[in-house]
Amino acid sequence: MLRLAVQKSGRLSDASLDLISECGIELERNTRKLKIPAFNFPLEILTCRDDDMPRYVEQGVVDAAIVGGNVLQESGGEGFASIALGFGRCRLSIAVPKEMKWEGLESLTGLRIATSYPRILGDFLSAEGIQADIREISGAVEITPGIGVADAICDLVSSGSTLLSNGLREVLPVMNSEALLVQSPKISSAALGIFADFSFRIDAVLRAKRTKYITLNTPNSAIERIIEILPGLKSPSIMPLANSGWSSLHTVVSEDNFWGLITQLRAVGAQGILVMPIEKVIL
Ligand code: PRT
Ligand code: ZN
Repeated sequence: MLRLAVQKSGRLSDASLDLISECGIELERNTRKLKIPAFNFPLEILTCRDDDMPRYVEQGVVDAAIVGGNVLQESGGEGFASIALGFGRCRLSIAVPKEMKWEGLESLTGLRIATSYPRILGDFLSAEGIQADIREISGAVEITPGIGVADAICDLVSSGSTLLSNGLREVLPVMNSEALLVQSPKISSAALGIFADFSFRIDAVLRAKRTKYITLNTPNSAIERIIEILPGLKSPSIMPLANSGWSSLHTVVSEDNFWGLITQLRAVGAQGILVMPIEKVIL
């Protein structure tokens, strides 16, 4: 049995369980249970607070966990083997009252900076040679400058609207974060075999999310140029069309610069371009 920690109720909970379901693993959803068994895979999910996960992973209470990179790094667990999952993206940033003059990092010297991430911020400031007074706060960090408890903050930002509505301005990103699948260094060899199968499935689902299947029609004279443009998994499949001098080309492309690619394909003569989602990519 593989024991996996997933956030009980928070920003990563649904996306974590959705990802597991997309791997073909059936779970009892909509339950408030502490332990959620899987029906068709040797997996047991333990739901807990994200702050407890790094300790559970380190001590081998669980074999693996899905946790934000920010939480892992704050606990000093950034050395554990992990896979980036592409959701829960945010950045840990320094923000100051919008009327404060900002002349770069030096402006932080001697200021009181409120944060729930004293370790990450402390490491960052000392690497930059800046002396500031770090005040650890467990929640609602964004209100501290307004109530006179701090001069600046270091907090997680995604859309930026929380900062804006508290009269703050983001001035410096300290780290980028996303959800990670983290493996315990204490995992048993039996659980490790299951983890390998589990992470293989996760990898296939993540690859599929990042790629699209495309088919297009092209005059034969443009095939070579199209192949040069397409960064497919291997070489594309090409089939002759009933219309002589034309072919249909099938391949897989990455989401990165997708629209740029389509523009280039059209420019060299591709027509009837169909784009389809992919469920899994097994290499
Ligand atoms: O109960 P538990 O301890 O498990 O949960 P929690 O309250 O500590 O964490 P939770 O559920 O809020 O967040 C879990 C993880 O989601 C974080 O550790 C990050 O890895 C990730 N994440 C992604 C975020 C955000 N985006 C985010 N925007 N976590 C928090 N925020 C908060 C931020 O602290 C600020 O208050 O959202 C606000 C800013 O959002 P914007 O959109 O206004 O910029
Ligand atoms: Zn937490």
